[in-house]
Amino acid sequence: MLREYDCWLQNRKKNTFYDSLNPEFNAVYVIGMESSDLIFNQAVEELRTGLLRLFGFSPAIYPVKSGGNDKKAEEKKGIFLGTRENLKNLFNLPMEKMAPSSFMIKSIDKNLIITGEDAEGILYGVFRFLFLVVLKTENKSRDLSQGSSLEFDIREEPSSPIRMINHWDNINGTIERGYAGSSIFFKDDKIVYEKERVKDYARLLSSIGINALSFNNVNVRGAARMLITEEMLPDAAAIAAIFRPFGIKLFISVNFNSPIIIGKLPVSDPLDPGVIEWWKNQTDLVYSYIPDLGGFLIKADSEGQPGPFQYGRNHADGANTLARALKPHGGLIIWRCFVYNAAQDWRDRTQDRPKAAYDNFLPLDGSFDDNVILQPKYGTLDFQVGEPVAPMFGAFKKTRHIMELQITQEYTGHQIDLCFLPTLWEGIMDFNTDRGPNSRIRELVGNYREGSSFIEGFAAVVNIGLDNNWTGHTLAQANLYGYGRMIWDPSLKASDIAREWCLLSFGSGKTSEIISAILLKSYRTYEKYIAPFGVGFMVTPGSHYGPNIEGYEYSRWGTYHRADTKAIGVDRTSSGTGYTDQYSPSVAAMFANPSSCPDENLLFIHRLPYDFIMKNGESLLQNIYNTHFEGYDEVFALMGEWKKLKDSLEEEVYNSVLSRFERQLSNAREWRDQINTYFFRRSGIGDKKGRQIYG
Ligand code: GCV
Repeated sequence: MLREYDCWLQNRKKNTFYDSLNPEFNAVYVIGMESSDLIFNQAVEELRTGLLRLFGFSPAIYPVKSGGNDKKAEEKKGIFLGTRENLKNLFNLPMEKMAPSSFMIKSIDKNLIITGEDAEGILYGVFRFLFLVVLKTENKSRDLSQGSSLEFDIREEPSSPIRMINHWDNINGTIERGYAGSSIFFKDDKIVYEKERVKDYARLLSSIGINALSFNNVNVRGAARMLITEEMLPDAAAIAAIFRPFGIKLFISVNFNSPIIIGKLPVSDPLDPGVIEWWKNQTDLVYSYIPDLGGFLIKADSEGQPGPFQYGRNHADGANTLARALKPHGGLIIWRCFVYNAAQDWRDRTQDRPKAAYDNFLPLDGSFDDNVILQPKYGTLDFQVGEPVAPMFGAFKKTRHIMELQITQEYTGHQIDLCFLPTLWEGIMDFNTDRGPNSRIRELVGNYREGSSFIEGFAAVVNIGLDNNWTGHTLAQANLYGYGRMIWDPSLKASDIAREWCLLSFGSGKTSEIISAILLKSYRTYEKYIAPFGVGFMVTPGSHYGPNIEGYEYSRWGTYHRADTKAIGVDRTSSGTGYTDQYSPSVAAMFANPSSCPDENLLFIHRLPYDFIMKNGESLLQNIYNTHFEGYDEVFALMGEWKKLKDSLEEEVYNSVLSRFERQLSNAREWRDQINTYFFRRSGIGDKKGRQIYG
């Protein structure tokens, strides 16, 4: 890695690549350059600067008029850029219509064509071409190259239309669950940003296929509630303008009580005619500033945020009122499903928080307007390691929806601990909802059709801030990259993504191989030393870093493990809370039986005695001890691997990651010893291998 700031878009030394360059690539013919399409023009610019970055020269750009059989152009040699329609005519190629945002990269004799179905497709094609140049030249041995080193014949389409990033940036400049410095958008209750930095960010996102971004926290508090007023819209419009050429639409998180807060109305009841009128007028105003705004994102009736329940209305009533205000502008309302009772009494065992999202939203399937997109989290508790995929996926039949993931490492180590999340996401994509043929998550990702359970895309809470390397932990860049890649193509494996990211960021060779191996081990290692086997919530309340085993045990949040001297966990089968009944019968049966329930979800679903024998023949308690000793040892080993890189990395990168490994090791030690001691004290049973447990 040469510059952490550049992430996976590193400058390469001219000499590294120049030899493999097709000499004809120094001319770029842009078909249809008379177009004023911002995204198309950005694609041309990205190709020009990308070639400069990789090969050290800026190609000559020649405009070619669209729509004709320009024989002269055909005789030229170089890279041809344009829409499929335009290139088809020019090269007389049988190119079938592709899905929106798709692209094709093809070598024809000495020429190369990069073509998209639309301007977005061309832009994605350019970025993919630039990635592949690096991957092919850095990694000649792999199957990535098709034919000689710079021959191309690929066609790609995105898995789904909504590929979104959510920022939880507060308007005072802090970031809720942010671990990489302050906000790149806000400061002191205002929109404050460095234009070039936001543009660099837009480029990074676009290069991995992101096309939507909400820039403020879903907890819309204080001055952020005024983002949809004339006071702040000019600045919001300026942010939207930076993202626009990169094919990324801005969304604004709004407060459900805006009619009261901004409009000074007595209520925000979604069925009140005055409220309906207010949303319509306010939305018209917003669109007068940002005509292509993606829409609004909302957290309603959740953790203190207001919502329709306060008026006895349901979430379809709430969502549809906003949807109707957005509809004339082509806007979407993205409605989060993180709705549960956050004022629970731990004594009350009749409630079970993981059931809440399904209970609140499944009965409304079919009641939402066609520009409402529901956004449930992938799991039913809250981004805990070891949560099963939520049961509403595969169950919705008449509701547009996307899946929410978390790139920021709220429960996965705060970007201090290394935790490569594509490993988790690969498992999510692989989850079989078993509600009919092709019902794995990766097979359900696609365009919505009435009567189908298609997941129209993803949103993820991002992990970036003003830190020079964007993500605090330099290796956490791989999580942002991995998110974009995996939602573009859910069939990708975590191992493909790790290898790609390492090659793009660090080049080929041993360094890259070591880092890739470290990444690929990191998630399972993290899983070993935190709360055992999916039991969840043993973190420090508030911060969510480090252990506090009973920290949430008597809280109001519905997050209990109920460990006693004999057993641990909540029975969520039919004989318990009935949570598993929300799944298809076969999945419910799979979860209900501890011998078929995946170990990583075991204590999420079951209450089990410490002497329960797990699949590997060891007791639950012994497995808790084993995993926690191993987790610590594995962090130590990963740090050892990192130390091998001392002489091959820039000092800054080496040292900053090393210091995070040191902090991770002390965190893993704390987890290991607190968890082991807790269970030893509770059960009175020691480690059968006699390792040290502090009694
Ligand atoms: C934005 C969890 C987090 C909160 C977050 C919330 C949500 O509870 O701890 O910080 O709030 O999820 O997703 O809305």
